[in-house]
Amino acid sequence: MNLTITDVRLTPILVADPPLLNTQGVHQPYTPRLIVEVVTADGITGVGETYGDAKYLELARPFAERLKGRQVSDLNGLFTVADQVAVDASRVENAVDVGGLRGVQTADKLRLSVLSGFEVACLDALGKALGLPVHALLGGKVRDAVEYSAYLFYKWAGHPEGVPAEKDDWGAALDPAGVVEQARRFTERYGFTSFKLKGGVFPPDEEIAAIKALAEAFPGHPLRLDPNGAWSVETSVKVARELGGVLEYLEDPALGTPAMAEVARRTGVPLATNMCVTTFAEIKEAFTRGAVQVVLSDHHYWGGLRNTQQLAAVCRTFGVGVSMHSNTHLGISLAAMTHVAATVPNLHHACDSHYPWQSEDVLTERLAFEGGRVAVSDAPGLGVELDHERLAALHQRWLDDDGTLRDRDDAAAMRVADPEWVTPAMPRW
Ligand code: GKR
Ligand code: MG
Repeated sequence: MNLTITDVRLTPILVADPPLLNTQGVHQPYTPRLIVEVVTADGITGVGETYGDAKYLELARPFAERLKGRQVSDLNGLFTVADQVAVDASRVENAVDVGGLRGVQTADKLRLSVLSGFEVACLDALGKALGLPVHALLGGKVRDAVEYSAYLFYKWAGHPEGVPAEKDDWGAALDPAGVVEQARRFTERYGFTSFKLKGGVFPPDEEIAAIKALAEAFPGHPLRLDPNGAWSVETSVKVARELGGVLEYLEDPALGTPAMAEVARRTGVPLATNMCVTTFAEIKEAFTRGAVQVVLSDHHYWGGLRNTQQLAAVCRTFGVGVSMHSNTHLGISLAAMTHVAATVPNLHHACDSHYPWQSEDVLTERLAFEGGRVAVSDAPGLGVELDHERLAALHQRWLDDDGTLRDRDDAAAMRVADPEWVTPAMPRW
């Protein structure tokens, strides 16, 4: 068996995304992703996926060059390669990613997000070479299926008039009734039993009303609200008091560890985050101050599947919960999330996934949610197969773009409908 990497292919794509609203603006009609293929001397190909904006591509190219000649089994070596790849300082100085939705941007985080795409591709190739599923390479699954929550968004019926976009059949959701209707569709289509609402879009009272409407429509089901840090401490405390009885947790009500610690001190509602704890370096302060009760991993910016397991171990040590949030992603990343989630013993909350919002994929067969769960594949590698024609078509869309969509910018997408729109200063309420 020859596990030497002989070729690495990087394919940036643009994938259709509905007009989902968040505190920064609205999702673009097409969003960038990067598909990674790692080929071994034996002709085995492993696939990975990560963010596809220009700053990730700039790093992925030299990273890919350095991988040739290395072994797909040398997963620790990926961190050495990451350290060797220079990050352009202008990409990270005072930068926040997608307006801050993924926390503060640092050179390390950028490197780790790129590394994760290669780590998943190497694990896929290694699994295929050994005839083992990725979860076995990670120590073995402790569950046969991974539970996901419905990820509800306030949403327009369609992208603004005249903007090239794919149509979707979800309809609009701009008030409590629309949110409940969207939740019903999620349960009918995918069997989800827990719900996360992306907030920070409307004044808090309207979002409180939406959660109360969900609680009435789905009594006893776990509910979360995530305004991406759009509220002040006072507002967060008020929302926590109003919704205390019905929320499983409140996700990033306020921005930053000190504000989250203050909210945690003044309320009994558990707080979750994918914004104030996004790196290992941020854990100590957040945990010692009791700022968060659940950390939501994004295996992309945490640096892959093995780092996600390490994060889970640290959380377990401190009695902090762990789960996963997501950004717009395709089936390769859902498969990767499912494999690692299957190995985490202390996973006590359903993970969330954007996948149902993606009508397009680069796989020959989409992953399925049944009863809100994704079955953990026992096939070699990730258990997914790349559809090269679809990949080429989505890459062609990226090639044809004049550059406006190649970097995700929710505020710019909002300005198409509302030319006066500027990214709101935080806290917004
Ligand atoms: O895609 O609008 C979005 C989300 O707000 C995403 O960017 C967040 O990173 O889903 C994420 C979250 O849980 O905060
Ligand atoms: Mg979040």
